[in-house]
Amino acid sequence: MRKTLATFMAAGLMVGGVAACGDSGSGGGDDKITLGFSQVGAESGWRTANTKSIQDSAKEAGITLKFSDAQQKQENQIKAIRSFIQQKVDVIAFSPVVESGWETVLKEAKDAKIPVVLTDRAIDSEDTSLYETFLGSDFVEEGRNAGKWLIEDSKDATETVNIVELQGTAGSAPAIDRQDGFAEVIKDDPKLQIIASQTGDFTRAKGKEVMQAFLKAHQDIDVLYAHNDDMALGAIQAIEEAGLKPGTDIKIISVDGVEDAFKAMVKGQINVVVECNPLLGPQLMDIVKKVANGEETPKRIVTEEGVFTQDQAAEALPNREY
Ligand code: GZL
Repeated sequence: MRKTLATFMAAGLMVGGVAACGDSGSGGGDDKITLGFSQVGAESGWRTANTKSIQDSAKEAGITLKFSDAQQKQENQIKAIRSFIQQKVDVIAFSPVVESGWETVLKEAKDAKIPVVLTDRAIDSEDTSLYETFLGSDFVEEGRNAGKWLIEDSKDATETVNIVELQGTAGSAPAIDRQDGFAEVIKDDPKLQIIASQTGDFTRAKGKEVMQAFLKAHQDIDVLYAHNDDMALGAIQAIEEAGLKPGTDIKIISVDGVEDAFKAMVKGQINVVVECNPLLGPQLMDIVKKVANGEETPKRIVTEEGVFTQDQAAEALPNREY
């Protein structure tokens, strides 16, 4: 259902304590698709790149975007989705900050006949009728790739390899799945032991704080597995402040592949980065157009991504898009 500009003026900005919201696009005339997008927050370099991709792609596609930043709070995402329903947007898309607790509000969207698209992170609901498509990475595979690198890198080790793990946001799909995928692979090698694992909430500040605690509690850390680059970059500060050499005294495995992580690899501070592609905007807008026009879309679309080791970083860095 398309809305006139007058409807949007009447609806005004979004309600419900949403931290940051606004429109982009040319104002929502009666023949344009209006997309309500609820974003997790602005917690990491990955998220910043993801937001830019969505906003730029909406403009490019001529889609009116109502964007809300939830500051990593599920209640803000639920409020934003309810606001989108009230405003009768054509499509709702969001990246669920955590996996559970979405059925009620998604049933409200379904009852209002507003199709929903999941991007980036998944929900754990069995009811797949609550969304049209989930577009995002395979986080379990990302965890497996991290584990496979460590199995190979440690194959000649004669002693136990002590691993500490910085988990992402508690309850989020990437944190749960990256932990599972890594554990699944390393369980086959008894030398590889996780001696501490705690959430750093995907931020640099928390990643540094938790790594400081790990360093206080353990004198013999060999490897850090960080669920995202921002926590790894925070941990690097803690490792250096402890008088140790990141990438040498403590090897670092990270996920995402933001520019600062590639720069850290060039400096020898991070040993391997498992890519997690945030540039979902173009694919999302294609899906939104199809869904708004009642066309079938695949229930699951997995994004393509690779693994970059330190020796590849310098060559890859100039071509990185985020
Ligand atoms: C993964 C995404 C995660 C990134 C983090 O797709 O949800 O959230 O790995 C970001 O950097 O905070």
